[in-house]
Amino acid sequence: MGSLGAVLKHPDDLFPLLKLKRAMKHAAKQIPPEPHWGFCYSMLHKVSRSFALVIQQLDTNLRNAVCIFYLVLRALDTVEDDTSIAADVKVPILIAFHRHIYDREWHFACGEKDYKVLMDQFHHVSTAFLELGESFQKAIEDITKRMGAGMAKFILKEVETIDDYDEYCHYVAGLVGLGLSKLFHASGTEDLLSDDLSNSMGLFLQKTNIIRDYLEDINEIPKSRMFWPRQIWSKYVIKLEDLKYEENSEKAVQCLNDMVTNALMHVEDCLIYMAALRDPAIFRFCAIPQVMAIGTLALCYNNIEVFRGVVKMRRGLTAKVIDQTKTIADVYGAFFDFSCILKSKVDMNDPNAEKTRSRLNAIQKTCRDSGLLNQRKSYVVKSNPRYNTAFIVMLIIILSVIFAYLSAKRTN
Ligand code: D61
Ligand code: MG
Repeated sequence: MGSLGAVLKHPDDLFPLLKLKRAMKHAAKQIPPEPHWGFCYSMLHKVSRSFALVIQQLDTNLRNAVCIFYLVLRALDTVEDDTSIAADVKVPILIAFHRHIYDREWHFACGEKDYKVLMDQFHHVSTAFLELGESFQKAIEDITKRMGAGMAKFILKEVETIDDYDEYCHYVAGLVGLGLSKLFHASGTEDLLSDDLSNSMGLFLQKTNIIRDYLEDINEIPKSRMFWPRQIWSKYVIKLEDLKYEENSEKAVQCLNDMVTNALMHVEDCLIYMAALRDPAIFRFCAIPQVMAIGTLALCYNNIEVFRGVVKMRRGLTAKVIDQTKTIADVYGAFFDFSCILKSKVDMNDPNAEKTRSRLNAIQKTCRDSGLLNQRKSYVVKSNPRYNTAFIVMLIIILSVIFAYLSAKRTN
């Protein structure tokens, strides 16, 4: 759907969308003058618009550390993701990556498009890294070392069991959570949150990505990538790729719902983690991706389109989440609302219906028990009537201007 069509269908998306556009323009203008920092921030905008926007709100010192942390790991991930590099070349690079970040001369060409530029000009990232405070450097080095070793392990091994799945997600995303908690603590505004809770923050985001990206990963050229654990999909099909064929639609959706139910396990930890944050900017930085994740799961659940193409939240809803995620009350509200949507999609005949429903009830109970649910603005389920009225008023003004213009033209 074109953007005008989307806005007409969801008029209350309009203001958040305009606000988001403005915020993105503003963020893009705030590129530092030093060439290495300039490179890092413009790269961040290119490879991750969404993270760039939330990172932008952090305090300068922490922001620089998080930006470099992101780019170092994105570069490491570019090596991991490049399916054209042979395993015997890739594995040693992944394992030694944490040493390369101290070496301004090091570089390794791989990846495509913006990722290729990041790899080719990696010296800018190293230069910026070497300017960070020592506690930030040590935290980034430690996580890079552990993530590289974990990725190397899974280059040589498939994700078979649910334990393997949790272990892989720990390496590529849970560790980001551990590292961020360290950086938040080092910046002085937060307590050091537990490794378990930090890990869950990453697992919830990564599992959502893995679920949503099924088709993209299975169709990867020259070699497909498989992250869905055999222990789950083998209950439904013989080979993971069978899920994409139309004749297996029913099994595919059941398997998908099983995967979503598995991801929902982490939600309660994530809510505890977010409730423990004190700094409003750090809070938003953490909460926005989490709300997007539960929104994405609500969209993917019971949705055959996951096996046909890209399933993404509409831009307007993303803008709304960014605009309306400010406090823990907003987060409880959003998780409650998306759990409602999920619940309404659970089919009685789904083999995991009971399990899914009980997870959703537990999430909703946590949100209710916070005592903060009625403090929130109406969120995703109900639309905000203030925006609707404003939209109609604006539409009338625009139409009147066009009408006045056309009649003036006719009289001339
Ligand atoms: C609070 C706030 C943000 C958090 C968090 C807690 C805990 C964990 C994370 C962010 C990381 C979540 C990663 C989810 C997205 N997955 C990926 O990007 C996959 O690559 C994983 C390895 C590289 C991780 C790079 C990264 C990501 C987010 C960060 C960060 C570093 C540093 C600071 C802040 C956020 C995925 O990428 C390809 C794709 O999704 O298309 C993959 O290869 O599987
Ligand atoms: Mg990867």
